[in-house]
Amino acid sequence: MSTKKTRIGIIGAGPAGLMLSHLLHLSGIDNVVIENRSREYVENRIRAGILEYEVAQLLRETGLGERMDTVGHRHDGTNFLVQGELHHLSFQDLVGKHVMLYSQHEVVRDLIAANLAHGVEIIFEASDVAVHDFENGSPHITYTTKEGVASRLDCEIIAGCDGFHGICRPAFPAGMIIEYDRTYPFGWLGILAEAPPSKDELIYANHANGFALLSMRSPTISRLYLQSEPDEPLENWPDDRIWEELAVRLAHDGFHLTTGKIFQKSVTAMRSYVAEPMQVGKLFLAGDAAHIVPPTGAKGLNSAIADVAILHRAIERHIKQNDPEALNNYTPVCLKRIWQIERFSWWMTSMMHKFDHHNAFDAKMQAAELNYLLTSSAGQQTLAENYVGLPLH
Ligand code: FAS
Ligand code: PHB
Repeated sequence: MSTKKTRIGIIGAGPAGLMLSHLLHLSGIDNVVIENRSREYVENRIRAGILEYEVAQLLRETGLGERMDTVGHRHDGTNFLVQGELHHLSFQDLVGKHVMLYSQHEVVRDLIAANLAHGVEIIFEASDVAVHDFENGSPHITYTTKEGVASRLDCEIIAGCDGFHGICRPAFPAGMIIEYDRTYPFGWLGILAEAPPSKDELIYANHANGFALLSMRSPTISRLYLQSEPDEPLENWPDDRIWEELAVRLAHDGFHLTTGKIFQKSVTAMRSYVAEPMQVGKLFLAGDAAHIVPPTGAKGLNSAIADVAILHRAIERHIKQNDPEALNNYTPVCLKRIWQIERFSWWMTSMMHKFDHHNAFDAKMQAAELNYLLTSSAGQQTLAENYVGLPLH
């Protein structure tokens, strides 16, 4: 058994794990990241696309803003299309902030490059990863390297940033975690297409046929989503049918949907999930390992980074000021923000999607609430405030 020693052992090289590693390095706190997939896989995993204002600021303040501000796009607003009527929401006018359109896998690439340049060790393709003794004072992680070497990493704290299907949350003592769970009776059929975006900002569409979202990745690549069955077989959606249905759901005056070659297609199920507590002994969960949101509010990636911003400061206080208070309060501090994120994501999902069990009255209520929020300055303010993101601390 080869043994290593560090201060913080991080499991998972997604946005949460890599950002925590980056922040700890900048504070001079040794850490090692253990990831079970290859570097190539994690750097090409297609997921989120919107960065909240404070998350973008944090990337800029920690030396990771350059590529985001050149390859990414600043969005000062967004659009809501309700039964064919387009409503523009100006984040700048309403809350003086913006969001960044910059792909999650680009953020991951920047973080990996920065961490490796700083000499932080990221162990890719580790298998049999397991956590031990995090309740009795000698926390350590065991794993097998890609070369097949059985290994052990001794550390003071373990950060479980291994996503929803990871090993850290299930390692909590049986019965300790309270789970809050809501699955939605639909999914998102998402595509990437070689088509210049048909609009300069996003369009969230509430339509009688179901939800649609127009997003983008670059001046030549569009990202679009359609509400579908949660387990929709992709063969039901040949490219032509996808473009036809997108054109129907996104139709409004003066709008033309530019189509192109679809090169990626996938269906994502929709779920709201929170696990409480997010810590036991010296094991701390962050990101999707502890909570999931439906992507309608564009909060998944952002709340993962918000968790580790809080965890980083708590670890720094513990190590540098020998003050464990912030670490002890990690769960309530994180959950205060997470329940606001869960509420906004559940609300956006409830307002913008078609529910088969809805009767005519429900549909009218949905439209009335959306029209109030999109036409009242107070309503627009609330929407903008939540969309650009709540303060990280
Ligand atoms: P991640 O899942 O990103 O990272 C966890 C890491 O841990 C992974 O690299 C994984 O390989 C690794 N890992 C897992 N088990 C391990 C083990 N046993 N040992 C070692 N490593 C292990 N959010 C949006 O805002 N907009 C979107 O459009 C959007 N689309 C999404 C599409 C999909 C298919 C999914 C699943 C999520 C999407 N999300 C979206 C949410 C997404 O952005 C997540 O919130 C974000 O990736 C969370 O980051 P992490 O917590 O770091 O978890
Ligand atoms: C995306 O660009 O992939 C995206 C944007 C906003 C969302 C979800 C996904 O709410």
